[in-house]
Formats: sequence, C-alpha cells, structure tokens
Amino acid sequence: KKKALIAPEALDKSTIKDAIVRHLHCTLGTDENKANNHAWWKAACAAVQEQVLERLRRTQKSHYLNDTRAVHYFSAEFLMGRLMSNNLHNLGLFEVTDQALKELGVNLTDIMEEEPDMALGNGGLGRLAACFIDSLATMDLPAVGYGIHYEHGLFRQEIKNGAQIERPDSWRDYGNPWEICRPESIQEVSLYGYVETKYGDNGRIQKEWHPGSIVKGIPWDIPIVGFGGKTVNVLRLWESQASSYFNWDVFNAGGYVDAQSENVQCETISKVLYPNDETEAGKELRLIQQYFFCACSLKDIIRRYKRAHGDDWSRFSDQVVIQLNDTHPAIAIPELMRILVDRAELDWDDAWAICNKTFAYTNHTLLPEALEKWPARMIEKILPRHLEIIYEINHRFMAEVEKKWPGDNKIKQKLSIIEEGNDKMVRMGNLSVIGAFAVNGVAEIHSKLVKQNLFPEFDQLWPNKLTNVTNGITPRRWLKACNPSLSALIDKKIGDDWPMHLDKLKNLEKFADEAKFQKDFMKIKHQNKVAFTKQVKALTGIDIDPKAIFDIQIKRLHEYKRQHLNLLHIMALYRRILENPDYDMHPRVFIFGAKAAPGYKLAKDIIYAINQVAERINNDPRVNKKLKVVFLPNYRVSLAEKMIPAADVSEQISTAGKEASGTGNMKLSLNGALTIGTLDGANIEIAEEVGDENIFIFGLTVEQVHDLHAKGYNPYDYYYKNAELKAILDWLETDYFTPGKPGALASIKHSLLDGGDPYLVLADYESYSEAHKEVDKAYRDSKNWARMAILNTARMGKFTSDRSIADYVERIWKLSPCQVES
Ligand code: 26Y
Repeated sequence: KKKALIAPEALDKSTIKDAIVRHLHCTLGTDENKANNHAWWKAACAAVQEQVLERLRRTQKSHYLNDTRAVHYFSAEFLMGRLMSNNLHNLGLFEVTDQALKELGVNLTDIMEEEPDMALGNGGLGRLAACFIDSLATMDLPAVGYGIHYEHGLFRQEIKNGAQIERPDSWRDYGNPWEICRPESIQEVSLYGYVETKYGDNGRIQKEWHPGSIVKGIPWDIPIVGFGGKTVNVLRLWESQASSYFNWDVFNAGGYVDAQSENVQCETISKVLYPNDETEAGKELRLIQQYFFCACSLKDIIRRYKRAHGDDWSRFSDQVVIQLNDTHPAIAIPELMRILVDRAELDWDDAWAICNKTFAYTNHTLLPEALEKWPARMIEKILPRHLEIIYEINHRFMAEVEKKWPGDNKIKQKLSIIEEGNDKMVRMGNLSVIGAFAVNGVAEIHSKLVKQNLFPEFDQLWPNKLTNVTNGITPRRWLKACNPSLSALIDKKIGDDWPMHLDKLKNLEKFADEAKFQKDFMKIKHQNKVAFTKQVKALTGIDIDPKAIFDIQIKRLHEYKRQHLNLLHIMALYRRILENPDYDMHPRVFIFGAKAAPGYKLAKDIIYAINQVAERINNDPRVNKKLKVVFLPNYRVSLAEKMIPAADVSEQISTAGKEASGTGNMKLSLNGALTIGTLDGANIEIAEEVGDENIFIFGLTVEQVHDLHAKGYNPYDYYYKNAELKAILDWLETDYFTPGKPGALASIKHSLLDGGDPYLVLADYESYSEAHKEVDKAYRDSKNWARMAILNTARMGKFTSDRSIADYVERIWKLSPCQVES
C-alpha cells in the first residue's frame, strides 16, 4: 500500500534529517564526514524535491481528472534565481529544515549559497514571468510555463579596471537538482526547406512544407511550488538536440563527421540566452530560438488536448489560453494556423477563430528599438510556410481595415504586418495585436500610452482589445524569504497570512507612529544594512558605514533608466563637499547593480564611469565621512535579495514615458525603502498607494516631456544655465577620474550635449538634485523617516503578483482554480 503524502506541517525534524542523510548516502554517494557544503546542499535539495514531486503528481492528476482550462505562459525568459529557499518557504519547511541541518552540524544559509542562480532571463520581463508562475501555483490555477532550456543563462559580469567583462554563465555544470528530464515528451520541430502547393481531390489547395532540417526538443520540467504547497505546476523548458534519424543518410554515406557538425548546429539553438534587452539585433538564431520553443510547446499542448478531446477542435480555446510574454513568442500565432489549416485541414476562418480565442499578448515596451521586426526574407528562409501564412493573415486583415477606413492607404501602411521597403520587414507587434484577443500593457500609464501612441488605430478598430494589467511581485520571495527579520516582526504585529493576502499589510499603518514599532522596524533595517555591509566588504573590499543612507539603483543599464543622472548628482555632491568641507549632508552610500548588453557601448561607458568615479571618491579622505560609491559586480536575483532589505532609498529615475512599469521599485518599497522617482511606469501607482508625502517625486511628466520635445529640446540651454551642471560635465572630460587618460569618460558628456540628450538627463537634473536635498532632510528626522518607511511597506498590498494574476484571470484568461486533493 502506498504511503500517504505527509502534510508539510507533519514533516518533523527527524524525518527530514533522515531524508537528507539518506540522499547524502544513496543519491550523492558520500557521507557526513566527507560531505562539503555543495554535497549537503544537493542532498537537502533531493530531500525537498521528494516532497515536491509527490505534490506535482497529485496536481497533474487533479488537473487531468477535472479536465481543467489552463493558461500557458510563453516566454523566452524565466529569471528564476535560486529555488531552494523559495521551495522550503512555500512548502512551509524552512524552519524545520534549518533545525534538522543544525543537528547535522550544517548551516542552511551557508549551503543555500551553493546554489547557482537560474538566470534564464535578462531583467524585468524574465523576472515577471517567474513571479507570475509563483502566483499561479499559489492561487491553485492550472498553468504551464513554457520557455527555453538555455545551456548558458545571462552572462556573469566581472569588473576589470572599472570595465565590464562578460563571462559565460554555467548554471548546470554540477547538475540541477530541481529539473526532471521528460524523454517521453520529446517533440520534433522543422526548419528551412520549401513549400509544395498541391491540389486535393476536393479542389482545395493544399500546402505541404518539406523541411530542410529537423530538430528535437527535449523537455526539462522545473516544478513550481505554490505557497502552502498544495499546487505544484511546471515550468517546461526545451533543450534542442539534433534529430537522429534525419541525419541518418549522411551518416550511412560515411559522413559521420558531417553529421556531427549538423548536430552541433541544432544543438546551438538552446545554447545561450541573447543578452540584449530592448534592442532587437535581428539575429537568425534568435528567430530560430523563438520558433523552436513555440513549436515544441504548441505540439505539447495539442498532444495533451487530443488525449482528452481527440480530433474535436471545437473546444480547444475553451481549454487552452496562451499568454505571449511580449512579441518574442509571436511566431506561435502562424504556427497554430499552420497546424490547424495544413495539418488538421480546418477552413481558414475556423482556424483563425480558434487562434483568435487562444492568444493574448503582453506589451512591455514603447521604445521603438525594442519592437521586434524580422526581415521577411529571413522568415522565408527559415519558415517558408509561416511567411505565406503571415501574408494571408495580413491580406485578410487589410480587407477589414479597408472596410473601416475606405481608401485610407496611410492607415493601411501603418497597420500592416508588413513594413514595405527595400527589405520587407514583418512587424511582430502588429501580428500579435491582430492575432490576440487581448493585449495588455503593464502599468496604467504604459497601457494608456500603448492605446494612445503605439496602437491607436487598433484601439479604434477593436475598442475592448487593449487593456491594462499592472505588474506585481511575489511577496513570498521579495519579503518573506529575503527579509526574514522584517517578516517575523510583521507576523508578530498582524499575523502571518500577509504573504497570501498582501493587502493585510495595511494593518501595519496603525503602528506607523508608535515609537516602539518604529524602533523595531528601523532596527531590522539597520541589521540588514550591517549584514549587507559585510557582503560589500567581501565582494569589493570597500568599507561602508551602516549609519549612512544606503541609496540603491539596481536594474539593467540603459540610457532611459538614467544611471548617468544618478552619477552626475553623485559628482555634484562630491564637488560640493570639496568646495565646502562643511557641506551639510547625512553620510550617503550610493550603490549600483547593473549589467549592460555587451554590444551597448554607451551603457558600458557608463558602468566604467561609475567605477572610476567610485574609485576616486572612495579613496579621497576629504569626502569619505560623507560619501561612498559602490558598484557591485554581477547583479542578479540572488544579489537583489541581499540588497533590497538593506536599502533606505530606491532610485526609479527613468525619463517619464519610457519605463513601462518597473518591478524593482515595488520590491524596494515593500522592504521599507523610500522611492526617489519620476512619474513613470508603476511609480505613479506606487505614489498613489503610499501617498505623495511618502515618496520623492521629481522631474518632467509625460506631457511635459512631450511638449519639450515638440518645442525643440536643446541640452545646451541647461548646460549654460546651471553652473554646477556645466562644471560636472566638463569634469568628465578631464583626467580627474581616469588619471593619465583624459577624455576616457567624454562619451557621456557628448551623448548629453552634441548627442542631443535623448532621455532629457539635463532637463531633469536640477529637479533631481532638489529632490535629493529633500531626501537628505527627511532622513535626518528619523522618526518621520521610520513612519514613511513603515507606510511604504504597509501600503504595497496592490503590488503582489497575486493581484496581477487575479486581474489576468478576470480580464483575460477566465480561469478557475482547481483544488488539489492532499
Ligand atoms: C527583442 C529583444 C532584444 C528583447 C529582449 C528582452 C526585448 C526586450 C526584452 C526585455 C524587456 C524587459 O525586461 N522589459 C521590462 O519588462 C518589465 C516587466 O513588464 C517592466 O517592468 C519594465 O519596465 C520593462 O522595461
């Protein structure tokens, strides 16, 4: 008889101890005396994974028996970070495992450091996908995440002489204890070749794609444990491999080595994550990556659907909804059409109706350089049938446009999936809007701009298609797990159900003025800062004072995010102190974490500038009682988890209208950091929630940015008007920060003056500098600062990813939870 699943609360210390030791012996083949931290970590993971897999099995059985409708989250990126702490917390096994390991003479915090980050994403979009699948499982919603099993995730960043160096990331070198290979679900995907047109006996034109190459997709499943441990969904990631039979001929003809080189090509598909975000490079391999994972995932979905419904397609869109995380998986739209029309032999209109009820699309950016466009010729070469289908979709859509706007060729040109020109381009954004039944932006302001500026005509054509779902973050990882002391304090004050119902943090408001609570809250912040100070020392050798204000900017490096605005202000403070040693300010440590896309020259120059300015300031005894600058190398999820609990100030300073939402802003505020920020993205909604008196807003609004550009922006106006600003910019051209290398930082100045300052750094400088004076003043009123910090934490309830998911469910997915029997 099968042993019943042990409820997590019934798993006691000795059971866990036994399981860990058993895995140390039987899975790792070592023993307590020989095991190092890495072996202990693996054994502990295996013990946890046992619990996870039993719950996964039950979840899958429940979903199958209930024939549930499910959401399929298609994303080229999942930035998962580490899983151990998260899984332990979500299973409710953290404390007891900590105790069990203690008795074995092992420290849980130490062994968790052995886990490499799963960095299969660039930044916000990838981390959002990770938070969303956490919430989906937590809310007992049937969901599958689909993506790519990159062999190398986002590069590891090293800083050498101030400059970024990229090193390969190898997250699986010593095996990943969480993933399960599923050879029984391997799929095959076609590429290249040509299309044959045939005439069937019913007079119908039939298209047959004769592929030039076939690739195998091997699924690796990562269990996603919901909080409370009832539902365990999966993240299914596809690894590419050469299809063995396809190369058979070459093989027999004595082409063993040739066959191998073809293998290598197939296997490169899932080799590496493209480290660009926001700038599309138009690389063929990237398009192949996108098609590869979409085609594998669709086949997987259809196999599962057919198991329950056979060849009856009429219920497909009742059972399946596919969310496209940006346009990266948009090729799934013509792929589903191909399957329905060419394979299942449905009429075009019936097939299109199914497609149009299946796909929904999330837009994450308005920046023109991030909107994906593929050369039609490239699609034709790799996916010849898909290009035909895209043309057909477009042809029929153009007829609709003609009906709505007769004779208006301008509008047709604008809405067409095809951008005409010497090199025809396929606009994936337009394809997505046309193929999806719902399109959403990721914050109120962003969704408004998507409607007004990006897709206004689509909004007129389909007034209910475009909508908003404001982003969120999982409070399990971003408060409970990363900030255990603050979590314990909150538990004590308001009970421990806030991780599931983040609105309950509101109950902290009434303690915001209570001296004792303020003291407890700020004491935890201080302890977190002390702990972080040690990390900084270990990672950089820099000493920082935990009594200083920790002012943190963590995000990808981009001109529009304006790390250089932060830098200019740091230089201004430096200069003010040099000019007046008594310059009145509370000591401040500016801390950065940021990776630049390897080909983004100016972004790398800004990293270099931050490091050079830091070097000079940190070694200048004249200012060191007041000012330090730290650039932490290799910013990633696990580093964010250490930085965020230690932050006093959160820098969210993008040019208004450019940051779609931001999610780091939510994490920092949730952990009691005060935001200095522009009225951009989710900052606006954060300000609405926390109240204007608990946030430092500065700079031009979206409208003012628009007006300034319209009337003609001249950065030199600001340069000549503001003596301090001019002095700082000129300083960049000297060799003060780069001894012996004058001009090494000049590219920043040039981009801001002759380059036209596209992100209005100079226009916002003065307002930013004034806002920082307010921050400084506010910090010195420590009681009021404590109150503001508490109110930030208390009022972040809206930004749980559970609320985002609830919005998606209600507005787009129409899903119901499925209780898993325990
Ligand atoms: C086309 C390719 C080069 C590309 C690859 C990655 C383009 C964009 C990206 C990633 C974009 C991204 O991370 N966007 C961010 O999404 C977050 C989640 O919605 C937002 O909070 C954030 O404002 C936005 O910049």
